[in-house]
Amino acid sequence: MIEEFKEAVNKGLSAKNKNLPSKYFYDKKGDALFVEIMNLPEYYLTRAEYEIFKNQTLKIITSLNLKKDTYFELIELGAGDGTKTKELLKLLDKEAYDFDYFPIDFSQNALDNLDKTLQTEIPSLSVKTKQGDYFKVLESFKDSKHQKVILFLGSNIGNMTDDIANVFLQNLSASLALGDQLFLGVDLIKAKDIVLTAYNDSKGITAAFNLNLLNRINTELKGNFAINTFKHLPEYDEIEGIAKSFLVSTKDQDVFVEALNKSFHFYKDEKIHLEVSRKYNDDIINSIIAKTKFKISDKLTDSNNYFSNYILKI
Ligand code: AVJ
Repeated sequence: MIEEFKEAVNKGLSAKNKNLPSKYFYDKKGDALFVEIMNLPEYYLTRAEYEIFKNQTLKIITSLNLKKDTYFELIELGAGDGTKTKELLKLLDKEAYDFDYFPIDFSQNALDNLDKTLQTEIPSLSVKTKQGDYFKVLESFKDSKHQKVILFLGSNIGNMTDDIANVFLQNLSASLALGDQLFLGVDLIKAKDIVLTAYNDSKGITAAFNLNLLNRINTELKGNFAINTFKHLPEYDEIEGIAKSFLVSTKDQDVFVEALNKSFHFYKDEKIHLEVSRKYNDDIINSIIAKTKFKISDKLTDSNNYFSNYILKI
């Protein structure tokens, strides 16, 4: 893991257009900052998707065409704290649907906490946590002949470029069978001011979230980034529907990273690209599933038209 991080930092900071992958945001501090982000008034995504789970729970069940007498496996990729999913789980449990819930996450800590809260809040629910990489864990379902519903929420797919999302969905659909479904949560293309505010909150939590990656380089790779000489800069292309986050060097400077035994030069105003947060519409969803076995079968949207959950069927 540390070797992989080292490699990524070396490659990203040596590139002509400097970049650092957003997947490295999520250390302990980064996880905590992301929880704070989800609670920010400006970060509408979490509340919009929660509203769908809270107000359209029955509609989720009917559009997934779930039947009480047919066992299914409900598998969640990157389950986190499960706040939204709980609304669905409670109703499925109350109505005595026959299923097991498999939350998958990288973080064993997140899974342990989720397992504990579910045991107290929905004691009769069958929870089978699985720690690890999505595809490795999905491999372990290969021999199961049961109907599967995969949840991939929170517009997490938005961190992938469309090409990568397409390959991801090809791999996912290849590991599924006829009748299986993907319940995919995505942020929708919308006005610039709303999106930019969500990624540039007034308390500076999102800025701290991005800058934390430089902190990680300092502590884990013995770097000497002067954190206060970099500024958080979000951009949003309204036509394309793509938000990007950058850190900008406020001065001409060199940064030494001891683990790489290497210096990196930053010009004044030079940018490091950290994150892509793609926003979607039907056309973009259709284009990322074009080379997969998935077809759009239904879609649920919140009352503000900010966020959609697509039901993709094989
Ligand atoms: C967790 C990838 C959905 O891109 O909106 C939040 C991460 N970055 N604020 C997003 C994030 C800055 C988030 N996702």
